[in-house]
Amino acid sequence: MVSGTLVIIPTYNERESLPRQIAGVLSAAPEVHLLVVDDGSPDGTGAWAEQQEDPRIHVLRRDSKQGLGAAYRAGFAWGLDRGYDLLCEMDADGSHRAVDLPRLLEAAAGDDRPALVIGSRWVTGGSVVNWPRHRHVLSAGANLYVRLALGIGVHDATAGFRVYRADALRGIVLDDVESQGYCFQVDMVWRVLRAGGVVVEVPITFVERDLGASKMSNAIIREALVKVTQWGLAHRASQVVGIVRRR
Ligand SMILES: Nc1nc2c(ncn2[C@@H]2O[C@H](COP(=O)(O)OP(=O)(O)O)[C@@H](O)[C@H]2O)c(=O)[nH]1
Ligand SMILES: [Mg+2]
Repeated sequence: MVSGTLVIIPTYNERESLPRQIAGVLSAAPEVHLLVVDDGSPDGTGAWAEQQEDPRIHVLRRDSKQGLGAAYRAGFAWGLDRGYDLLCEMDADGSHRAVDLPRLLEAAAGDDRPALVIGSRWVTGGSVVNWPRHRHVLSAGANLYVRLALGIGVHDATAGFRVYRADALRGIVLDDVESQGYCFQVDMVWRVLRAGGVVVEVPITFVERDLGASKMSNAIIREALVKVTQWGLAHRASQVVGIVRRR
């Protein structure tokens, strides 16, 4: 059994970005371990990661692209099996700055023992650099919709720069989390909150990638919209049932 921190980096065709991101993380937080979860990237990302001799770098290679949710489920299971205390999510493309990681880890170790710390773009002090206008509108709009539909106070529920406490993840049946794409992030926030976990948001500066290409797609947006709407309606329906029963 090991204790400590595992930073999970999902990759699909990130051969150009990944070396820089790994070097940044290990320089900002030399005590962490890294797990690259590669979905058979045709550009050789997984093969490159496996060639690294640093014992802090681990690799989980999967045959085909199965979406961000599936990659994180596999990464969490790998990390929980090996006894890490904190499990982080981080993108490969440099959007999540390694220099912000120590502040997230500090917040995770805070007195209120948050289940989840989110590196947030949409709280005071948070920002986004180099995003085209349509990405701004999409992210801000999606987060507003999530807050209203689910009635939660989290400002950046779609964010992918996070730290989970292992015990909080153990309280969630990961195999039940069906969300495939980026909707996985909202799904996990919603599950943590419903389990009574504390969620803390730490402001970060998100920098749009300068290498490689985004994997965001219309299918990913559609999945999130449909699922969040379903969860919101189910939640409201259960509230109404609760009110009627109390009468
Ligand atoms: N393993 C795996 N990683 C993925 C998949 N889709 C996206 N990623 C990774 O998730 C991170 C965020 O994706 P990105 O395309 O940058 O999304 P964006 O920042 O919203 O445009 C990057 O490290 C991607 O390589 C997938 O299907 N499988
Ligand atoms: Mg990105």
